[in-house]
Amino acid sequence: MRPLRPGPVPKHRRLREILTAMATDELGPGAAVPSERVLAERFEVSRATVREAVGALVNEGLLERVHGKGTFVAAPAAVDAALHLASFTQDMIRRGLAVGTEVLAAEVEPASAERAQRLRIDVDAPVLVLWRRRDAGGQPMAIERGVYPLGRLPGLEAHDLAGSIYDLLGQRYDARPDRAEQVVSAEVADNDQARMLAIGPGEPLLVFARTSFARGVAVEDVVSWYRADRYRIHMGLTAERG
Ligand code: 16G
Repeated sequence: MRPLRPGPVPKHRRLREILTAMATDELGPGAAVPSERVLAERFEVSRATVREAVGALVNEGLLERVHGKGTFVAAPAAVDAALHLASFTQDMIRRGLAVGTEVLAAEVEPASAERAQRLRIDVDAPVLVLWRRRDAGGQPMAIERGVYPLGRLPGLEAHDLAGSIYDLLGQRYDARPDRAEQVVSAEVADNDQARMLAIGPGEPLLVFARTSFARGVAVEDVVSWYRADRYRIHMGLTAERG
């Protein structure tokens, strides 16, 4: 690698181009980027120049900082081609990312009034409350808290909950969700969420609150907190007529 000599284009801009080529051609998604010190020495620039170039690429989404670990080449931000009802497993497989799931907690509880109303069940009817961390491409992507009505899905709590819940609902209960109502909002990660998602506290999350139905019957009331640096949704929009 040649050192960067003074020239008309600022050094941080040229370094940015070099790092972009390095990340895409040599390193690839998930690879560690050399440290600030190493890059400064290699290109004979100041660490402030390196920080500026790396910071710009983090903002662009090409690189990502992993709290306490360093800087890595980011997996391409997931872009949903359309608004359709997909499971996490389907969604990530379509993007070529390996899916990992950690079950954080699974408890049978009586339904609160609010959950009962959303699921159209009686207050205090048993529900399974399932907390999972979802990984994509070996890195945390989302935390999900799903609430499932056990009156409609008897014995759900006894199944292996580390796979696709939609596959399980389809295969065991003939109740794969075919329609959902979903509201999207934004939050910042609190300390626990940040730790679980390997991001810094205060970083942005996309929050999806969904009630899912199978042939008109509610089978899931779920909140998903996705890392906003890793997940995006594409919406194709058409003008209203008239
Ligand atoms: C997605 C859904 C979530 C659903 C899960 C099922 C969004 C925003 N959320 O993460 O509501 O519970 O998929 O995935 O798309 P699974 O079948 O892989 O367990």
